[in-house]
Amino acid sequence: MRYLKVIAQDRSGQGAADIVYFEFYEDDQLQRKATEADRQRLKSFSKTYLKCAWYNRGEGEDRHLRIFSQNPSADGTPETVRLHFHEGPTINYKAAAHDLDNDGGLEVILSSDVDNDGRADRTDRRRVASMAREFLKLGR
Ligand SMILES: [Ca+2]
Ligand SMILES: [Ca+2]
Repeated sequence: MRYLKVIAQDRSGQGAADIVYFEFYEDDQLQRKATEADRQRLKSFSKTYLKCAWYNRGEGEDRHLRIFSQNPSADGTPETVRLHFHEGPTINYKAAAHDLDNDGGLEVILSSDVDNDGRADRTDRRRVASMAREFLKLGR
């Protein structure tokens, strides 16, 4: 399985993440780190991810996101984007976006409180939809 690993860190100890970085994985093997071009394309993704407040103190990597797409019907366009918010090897919480009619738009967003503000609401679903869309852009 291929996925993008997203790690945010609070290196300055200010109580908020100040850096986000990306690594491309396949079957739990690191394939490559993000290039400058990837980082440019993932700018808006980074912004949204920082709002999720899922970060490590200092240079830790325990808390991270694994995001990947699935295309069970193998028709060439992804049907589902899944977001797994990890604490080490454990999935702490998840979200998903589904393209039910395969037109490239994501109709169904399943999400809990992904931005950790204590409420599971429309804002969380908006963040998930935005990250899913930005992630899919990478594959084009
Ligand atoms: Ca659709
Ligand atoms: Ca929330």
